Amino acid sequence: MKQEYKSGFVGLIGRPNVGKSTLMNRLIGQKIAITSKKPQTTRNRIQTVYTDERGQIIFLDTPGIHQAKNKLGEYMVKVANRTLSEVDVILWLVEPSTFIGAGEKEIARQLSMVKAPVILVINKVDTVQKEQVLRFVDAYRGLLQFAEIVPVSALKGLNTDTLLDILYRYLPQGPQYYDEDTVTDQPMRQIVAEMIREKALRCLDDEIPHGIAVVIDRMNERKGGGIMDIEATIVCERESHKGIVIGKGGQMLKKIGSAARHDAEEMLEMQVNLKLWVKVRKEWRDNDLYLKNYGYNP
Ligand code: GDP
Ligand code: K
Ligand code: MG
Repeated sequence: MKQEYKSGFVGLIGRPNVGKSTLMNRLIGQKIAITSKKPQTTRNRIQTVYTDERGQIIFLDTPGIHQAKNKLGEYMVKVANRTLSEVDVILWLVEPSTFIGAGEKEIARQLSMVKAPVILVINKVDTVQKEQVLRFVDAYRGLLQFAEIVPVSALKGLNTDTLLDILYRYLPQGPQYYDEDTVTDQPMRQIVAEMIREKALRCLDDEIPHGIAVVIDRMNERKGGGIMDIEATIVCERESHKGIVIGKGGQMLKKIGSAARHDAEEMLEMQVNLKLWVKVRKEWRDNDLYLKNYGYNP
């Protein structure tokens, strides 16, 4: 007998930096969501698709739930909360720790009002002793009625196949929403913009990256094919930041550009000619019009 085809939506939630984007990339086997050591790397909801013979899983990576400090922050929290009410299963990622802070308690409170089953994923178990993992499971157990508790390492791919097996158990019977080659609903331009933002996040010091947005001004494949011409602008909040993003003799901008070009060439499977510009838009994170222009649609 043929097994029933399953499909559905899985929301990834958790505090900034617990590894939501890393886990999603790992599960779908491709790098779509950008990751970095800095909190609040992910701003929009990113949807990716995993397909195998059992069915199709659509993952929604959300910006972490956090205290909003500006309109961009409020937007990010709203996106995360909206996701909770729309999914079939929730994956809540946490750090391997016995300390349960106010942030976790707040997430638990919000999740207690949601109908979907919640699977607690204790991520980064590669950083702790194997014997300790049970203690973390015990510490979290009382916090909420979990469907499952699964320790994984998104970075090393430990136990992530098991997590997929478990997800299929909780997904309903359903249609194939996307064709089997689809890995994301993100437009190419947006992925390229995110790649550039990721390199900026990784190359620059802490203070500046949170105030950065990236806009693709132009993206065209040359006639005859084989080369993609891309022009993009890095938007920052201050003149002084602009100087740092460009760097001495343009060194920093060159570094960001060549790293981003490398990733873009890999994804697009063609040569990329990338031109980067930098401009200043004061307070853009608190300006509705700029937020909209940079892709953060309220
Ligand atoms: P997000 O903010 O929840 O989306 O977190 P990211 O996916 O951007 O990851 C934040 C940081 O944690 C990055 O530096 C990742 O490389 C790191 N990270 C994610 N998963 C793991 C893991 O399983 N083990 C270890 N050691 N680091 C991880
Ligand atoms: K991050
Ligand atoms: Mg993320």
